[in-house]
Amino acid sequence: MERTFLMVKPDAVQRGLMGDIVSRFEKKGLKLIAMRFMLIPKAKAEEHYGEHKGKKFYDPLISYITSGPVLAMVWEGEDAVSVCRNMMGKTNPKESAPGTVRGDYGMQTGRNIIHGSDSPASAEREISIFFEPEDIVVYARTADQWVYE
Ligand code: DAT
Ligand code: MG
Repeated sequence: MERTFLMVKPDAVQRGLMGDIVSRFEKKGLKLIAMRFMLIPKAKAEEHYGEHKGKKFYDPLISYITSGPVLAMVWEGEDAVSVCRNMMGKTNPKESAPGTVRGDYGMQTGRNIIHGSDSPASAEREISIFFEPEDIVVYARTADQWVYE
């Protein structure tokens, strides 16, 4: 099983979309194993988005992601990283397919609703920024026998 880091960004929290977004991943069959509603300290935001430092959108990106509470989560499932990226849609919501989170709710790249890890290695790095190992909830989910053959 693979793990991925997802985060409902401040715009989506303010717009009341948290429940819907969590519900989509839950109904898909992914398993929630950690969740934290939080304000991101600036240093953590800079660590999370380190790969974008120096780009022209970096400063606005840090301001945006620290502008209000976010819902940070870890989800687990078969190929969880790519499954979640597909459900999120393209980075620019104007180009994201309808039916995806960004395609259904976003209008601009700078307000694109959700973050998701782009590889298993990124997921591991990002999870460790937002969660301690003991925050991960290990449990058996009885529905898994109906999600996987
Ligand atoms: P993604 O979030 O789809 O993984 P990314 O890692 O390339 O995309 O960029 C991280 C975030 O930075 C993205 O969600 C929104 C912002 N961003 C990326 N490219 C941008 C651009 N050209 N203009 C404004 N914001 C941008
Ligand atoms: Mg990315």
